[in-house]
Amino acid sequence: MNRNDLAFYFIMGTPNCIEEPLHVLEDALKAGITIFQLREKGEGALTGKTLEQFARQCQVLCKSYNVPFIVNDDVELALKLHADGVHVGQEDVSLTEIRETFKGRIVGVSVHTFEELDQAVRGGADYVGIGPIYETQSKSDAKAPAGLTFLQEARNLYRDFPLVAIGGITTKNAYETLLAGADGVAVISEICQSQDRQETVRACKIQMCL
Ligand code: 3NM
Repeated sequence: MNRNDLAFYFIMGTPNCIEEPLHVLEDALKAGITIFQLREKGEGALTGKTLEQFARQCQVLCKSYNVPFIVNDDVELALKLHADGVHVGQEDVSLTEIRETFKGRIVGVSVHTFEELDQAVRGGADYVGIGPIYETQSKSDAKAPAGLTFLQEARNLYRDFPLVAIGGITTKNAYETLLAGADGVAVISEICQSQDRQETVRACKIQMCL
């Protein structure tokens, strides 16, 4: 994958949005996100055909802005849509299997410990998400915030492996995660809950010198 694509990673599902989700995504794309992950989770999450239809609409939008389209967890949906990649957690299907299935496409893994990080790197992940850095309201089973320490240690151990900071990232703290060693930031609520999404994305990008 192109590592620079990780610079500004927007993650969204319909339950995260306070306005029409496709408008939310298009605003984020217009303002310059570099990769998008559809993460349809939580109360009221779409399923089945409705989810597939929504996912296709997101994919079309991403394509029109030349931004990679990643599907969270739902390996079958990612395959059916020929998504650019898939992002999985620790509870999902085995990484070896996923790596084989998604040859030549992007595979991301969420990690929270050194052991998980090591397994993801050895298992052929293209990048890992490290979090939660700060307090987050967007993941019901989120671990305790780790601050920047785990990220910094991960960077020291893996000098050249793509790392994305996630969890409670805002326009105010995005830059410090880059200083701590992240290749980019992954953001849900700062954009989804914003009253001016394009401005929020631009402010984040300016802070990160993108
Ligand atoms: N994964 P927000 S934290 C999806 O720690 C997700 O692996 C996390 O949302 C992890 O930007 C998180 O609103 C939620 O804090 C990020």
